[in-house]
Amino acid sequence: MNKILVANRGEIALRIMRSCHEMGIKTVAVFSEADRNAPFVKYANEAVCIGPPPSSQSYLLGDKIIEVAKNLGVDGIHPGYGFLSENADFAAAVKKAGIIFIGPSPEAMNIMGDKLSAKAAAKKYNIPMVPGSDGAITSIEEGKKTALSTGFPLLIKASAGGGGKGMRIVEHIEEFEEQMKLAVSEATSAFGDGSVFIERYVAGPRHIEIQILGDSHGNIVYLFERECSIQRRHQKVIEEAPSSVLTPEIRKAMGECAVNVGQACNYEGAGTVEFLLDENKKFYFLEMNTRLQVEHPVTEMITGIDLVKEQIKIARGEMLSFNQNDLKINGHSIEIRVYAEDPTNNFLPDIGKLTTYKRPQGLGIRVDDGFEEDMDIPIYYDPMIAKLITFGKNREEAINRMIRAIDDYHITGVETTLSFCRFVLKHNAFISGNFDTHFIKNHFSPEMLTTESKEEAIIAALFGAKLINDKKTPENNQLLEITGKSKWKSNRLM
Ligand code: MV4
Repeated sequence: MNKILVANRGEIALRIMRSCHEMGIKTVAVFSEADRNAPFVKYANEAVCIGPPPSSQSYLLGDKIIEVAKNLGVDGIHPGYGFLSENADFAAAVKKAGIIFIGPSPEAMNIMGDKLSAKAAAKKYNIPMVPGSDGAITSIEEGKKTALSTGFPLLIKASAGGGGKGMRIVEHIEEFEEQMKLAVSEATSAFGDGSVFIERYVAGPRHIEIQILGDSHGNIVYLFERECSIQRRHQKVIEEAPSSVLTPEIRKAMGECAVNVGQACNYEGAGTVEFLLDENKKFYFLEMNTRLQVEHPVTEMITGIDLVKEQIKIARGEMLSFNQNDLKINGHSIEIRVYAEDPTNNFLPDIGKLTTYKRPQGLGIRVDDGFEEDMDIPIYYDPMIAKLITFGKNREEAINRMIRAIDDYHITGVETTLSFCRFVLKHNAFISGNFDTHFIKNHFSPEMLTTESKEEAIIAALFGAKLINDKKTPENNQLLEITGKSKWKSNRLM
């Protein structure tokens, strides 16, 4: 492979191109008018504007992207995550154009894209799954029967959904009919497929996913787990590897299940198998994501494996150069997603200009981003500014390094989720490792962040009062120095 087109934007486009560069492969960026000055466009060897800012007129135009690839003699297309990455028709069209799609086969994408066919495929391998309906529920009557035998609370899920989309909780049989009708009509309008199924509701679960890699020779390995339980409205906020609750035995059992899920669809490339882990540490297969995930860096940090390079080598037809026994967990890694959102105002996107943008640096810190100082955050896409990743010899070091990295990250011009992430990292429930997917709902309210700044304000005011007593003026340098310190001290008080 000599030239790869990256059908994506932002941090992931840049991250993919870096691996290409290391492998001596030329890169092509396709970009929308909103991204003309983005770092990924400058980094690419060639770049082509494919349309106006809305994704529907640019990053989602599969045929146009394939056309650009053909014109520039591209031999591989990497879709990144989001956009066209899980679109089996796009993968098939790329293949048909004589270009390698860097990802799984369209067949594997189709099987796993539909939750019911994914579960049916997994069932052949005896993968543990949440009790519920065996296939789609086609009538209210059948649904009620299954609901009563499953027990309450239960979930009605859309087969074409995933990632929490199209899920409805049902507490009592009396609500079932109404909820099912709503679920079917929502699924029909959102996905064009009204198929729904039932699962018992697992209360207080942890969300743990296993990274797998499969080559085109039938070899599949697992690269351990990522703990993704800290989520807000199905949006992951903090991810880490390894999980602090898995024993070596559960890790091995989950890993082997994940490999089997991969085998069930002849998986090729990098994929992620999602599980729920209940309070009794029983795990259940939920779904599989057939793409490189946002949080893949934590796996790279603890395994030393560049997942994008592996994806490219697999797409070239190479055999995996390691087997399961070669893979070991080394140290601990945490990732936080830095969003241009205001955590004190219901995480409302706060787009604008990054008037200050200074990244943290030093041992064990990785920043995957797609912005530079003075750039505008476009309103058209996901408001993620960066992924901040730390690595340490153990969890404690990774956490402390992350808090330090957050303190060293200077962003002005937009509100960000940095303060919120700092709050989570300093929370006892997080530090203890004893938390589930309800962490944010159970432990966070916006006042907790404003209290922090209020506390700072009070301390600053006290220093100010002391200075007035001491007859110092605001023009005095000492004032600046002392208020600077007061901020530092207030952080330490937390
Ligand atoms: C569940 C569940 C409880 N019981 N399924 C949400 C994302 C999608 N992948 C599946 N999800 C869930 N499925 C059963 N049978 C709870 C969730 C869930 C959740 C899962 C992982 C992380 C955060 C979550 C937040 C709410 C609900």
